[in-house]
Amino acid sequence: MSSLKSYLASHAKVVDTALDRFLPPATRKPATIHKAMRYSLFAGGKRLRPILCLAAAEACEGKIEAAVPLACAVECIHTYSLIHDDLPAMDNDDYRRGRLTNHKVFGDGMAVLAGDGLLTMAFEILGHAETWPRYDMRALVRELAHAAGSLKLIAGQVADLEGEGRRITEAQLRFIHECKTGALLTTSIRLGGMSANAPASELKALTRFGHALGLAFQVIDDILDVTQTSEKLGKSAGKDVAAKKATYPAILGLAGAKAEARRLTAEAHAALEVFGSRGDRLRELANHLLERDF
Ligand code: GRG
Repeated sequence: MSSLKSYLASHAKVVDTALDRFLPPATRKPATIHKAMRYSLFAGGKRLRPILCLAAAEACEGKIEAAVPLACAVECIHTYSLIHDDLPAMDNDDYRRGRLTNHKVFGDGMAVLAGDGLLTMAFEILGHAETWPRYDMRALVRELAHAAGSLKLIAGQVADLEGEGRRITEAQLRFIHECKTGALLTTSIRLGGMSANAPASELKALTRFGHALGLAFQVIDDILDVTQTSEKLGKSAGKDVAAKKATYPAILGLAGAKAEARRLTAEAHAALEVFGSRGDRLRELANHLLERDF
């Protein structure tokens, strides 16, 4: 097995090359919108979701080429959600991925449209995916639309907006994160399995892995918000505390939140039992997310 560092770099490059091919060039009319879409898409995101998608395909003995359109579609939706989340009407942030947010450069209206463009582009890219009788195009479209829709990603954002300034319980916080972070992350992993024609038992295991990993990822994100600098994170640190948002460190304390992240990572590992050594890369990625510092 190659080192994790070279795995992350080579797989991120595969995704970047494909995204560049799928997206209209920045000069294509109307050029402003394509510049704005590319500005955020190629701003140096970690590409965690697409890499997890490719790694899940490999764990199911699939070819990464078949997973690439699915990985790119997920990254477009993720980037759209960040652009819209940063808008003044939402989280009102000036920095993302280490540079000015989309609306700070292109204006609010164009940032709304850049998000809309990426969300729509995700489904156009999805249309390029190879399918199997077990996972036809209808199954792929439903999978992605459900994770991005008003029952998951948008539901999480609604609960987050409505919870601002209010005391919320750990169960409510878990709901927000399962929808806002966990659903798209789980779908990235499931789509990887689907691209490899995974049997139901493996898809079920990937789903359990995704749920535990998605929550662990968010607990760690909450921890980093209070322990790291804005420079390190490439976005404004300390925002959760400033906005009096409920977070895992606020509810469980820092040590409690760290213990919870470790517990969820162990749960993610346990879900991979069915894969034997084929799951090693996914296990390694889960550990990497636990230990990350940005
Ligand atoms: C606007 C419908 C809508 C939803 C917005 C994405 C989101 C929901 C809010 C952003 C704030 C937040 C805490 C999201 C949780 C997911 C998360 C931690 C995103 C950051 O993901 P990374 O760290 O970012 O993978 P990069 O930039 O590396 O891709």
